[in-house]
Amino acid sequence: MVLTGAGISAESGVPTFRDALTGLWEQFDAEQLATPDAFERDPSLVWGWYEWRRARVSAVNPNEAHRALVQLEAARPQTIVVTQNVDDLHERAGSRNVVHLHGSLFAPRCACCGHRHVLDAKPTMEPDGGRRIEPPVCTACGGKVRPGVVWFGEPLPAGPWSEAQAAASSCDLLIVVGTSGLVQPAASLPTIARRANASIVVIDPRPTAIDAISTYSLRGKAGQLLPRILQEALISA
Ligand code: BV8
Ligand code: ZN
Repeated sequence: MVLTGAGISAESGVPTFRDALTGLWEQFDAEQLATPDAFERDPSLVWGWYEWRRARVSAVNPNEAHRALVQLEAARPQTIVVTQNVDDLHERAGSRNVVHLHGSLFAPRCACCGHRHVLDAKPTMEPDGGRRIEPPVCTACGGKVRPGVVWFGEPLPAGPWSEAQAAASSCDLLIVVGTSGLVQPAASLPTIARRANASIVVIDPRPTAIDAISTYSLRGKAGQLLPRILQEALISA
């Protein structure tokens, strides 16, 4: 099992959640914007932020770390990638077994009836743009369309969450890449794996909250370390 966070997309040029926000949103913390009441209070500010992030993700590519996980899946088909990220870089790299705990930038839905809203392929904003955009109107009920992500204070989707818990309690190796391990309940997955006697390898240039229970904590960038350790592991296996 692999648990990934914003850090695995950092070398693709996608800022992590801990990076300061810029432009129109610089006076906010991501944690203030990624909430239901921020959207309630200022829907065009929040919808603009997510469209800007979607434009940015659409303008970059998966990196060496994403590709290393595709090779891991090819060599070990039972590999499951559980991600906290809302970008589509794992899928675009070729990973097939990806579980999104916090939703996706590419799956907006109606805040009223839940109808899945089809976004026009072309993002509504330039990557270096950054402005308010009125959220679209639901074609089924006329309600307001919202980003298809899990906001702070919202429960995780039941399916992905139980799939992630099942994987954590049955894996023999958990690789944790690019997550500060601060956001719950995702950050409790390593503890579940530990209880199931899995080995835990953390990859992060900085200390993380998972280090305390890791078997190994490798200090470095995902794009550099992940290809190397998987190369060694898969060759020697
Ligand atoms: C829930 C989608 C309950 C949105 C996200 C007190 C008050 C209020 C709430 C709480 C509280 N205490 C706990 C909570 C619960 C809260 C929470 O955990 N808060 C934290 C801040 C304390 N959790 C929730 O609210 C969750 N829901 O609890 O619901 C409930 C239950 C039932 C019924 C009703 C309600 C929902 C949490 C999900 C929030 N949504 N994302 C969006 O993206 O806009 S979370 C968001 O933040 C990301 O998805 C990500 O998961 C998280 C940021 O974490 P990371 O991914 O780790 O990113 P971060 O920037 O932190 O770290 C990056 C790491 O990468 C760093 O370590 C860095 O060193 C490393 N790195 C950098 N470069 C590289 C690298 N690593 C490798 N290579 C590199 N090159
Ligand atoms: Zn609707």
